[in-house]
Amino acid sequence: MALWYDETFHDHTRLGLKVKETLFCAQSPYQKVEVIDTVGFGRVLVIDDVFMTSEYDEFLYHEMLVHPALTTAPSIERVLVIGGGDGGTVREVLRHPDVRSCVMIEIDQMVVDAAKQHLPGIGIAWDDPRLDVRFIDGIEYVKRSADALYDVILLDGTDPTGPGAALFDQSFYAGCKRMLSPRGVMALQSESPLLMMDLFVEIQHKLRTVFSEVHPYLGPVPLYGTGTWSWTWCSDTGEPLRAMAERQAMIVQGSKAYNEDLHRASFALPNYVKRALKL
Ligand code: SPD
Repeated sequence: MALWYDETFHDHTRLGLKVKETLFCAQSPYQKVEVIDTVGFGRVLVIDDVFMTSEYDEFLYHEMLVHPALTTAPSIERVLVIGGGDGGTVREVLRHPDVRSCVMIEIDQMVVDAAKQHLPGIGIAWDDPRLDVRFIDGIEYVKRSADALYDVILLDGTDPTGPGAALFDQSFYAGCKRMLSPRGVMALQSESPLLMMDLFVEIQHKLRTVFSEVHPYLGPVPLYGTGTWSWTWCSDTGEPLRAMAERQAMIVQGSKAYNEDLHRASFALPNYVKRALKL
């Protein structure tokens, strides 16, 4: 009989993946970490029973988290990634030759170890000399770090449950802003407006109390509930549509999803989102 792995979104909706085999399953001090091999989505990282990323569609998520910020920030020399233990986000960051250092703060070493062993196609930049991976709590790191350390900050956390929940607090966003250079840009995954409208709106409101410019953008990620996902571009200056053509030209050829048209189009919001945000 076929084995299926379901993620339950509500008590009435689930997404099921047909499983070939379980490659890794262990409890870390923070969460349950699994890697399963599936028929339709290839290998999938699962944390606390929630699908995190898959070989099949990870590029849709990671390219869109990274490149809108890295093509618009005035400087991208110093980049901070919080979360992102599968390695997909730092892989995309390090494709930009102007990035001189990328610090990745991940609370759970087990996620990185499992990804290195079982998802080697996603994290292909672990050996890049510009990358500095530290296994510490992102909340503590932000509390203790000096001001204006980074040009770009990317938040690549889980949903707001478990150890990743505090990454959605207003005080955490304010701490991140303090660590950004004055014209720096932060981008974060901001959940699905279709599946979790209340949460999506709450995140936007919190960000608006911290940053002058807060712009959500949307794209498809079939692995996540409803397939409609959002990220948010934040800064105190600048505009998310003013991308630098030279930086885009450098990465578009090697991207599976990101290009100049998609960058612009992803910031066009459907009416149900505009109305929810009173735009
Ligand atoms: N509902 C799952 C949301 C997961 C967002 N983060 C994924 C991490 C991929 N690097």
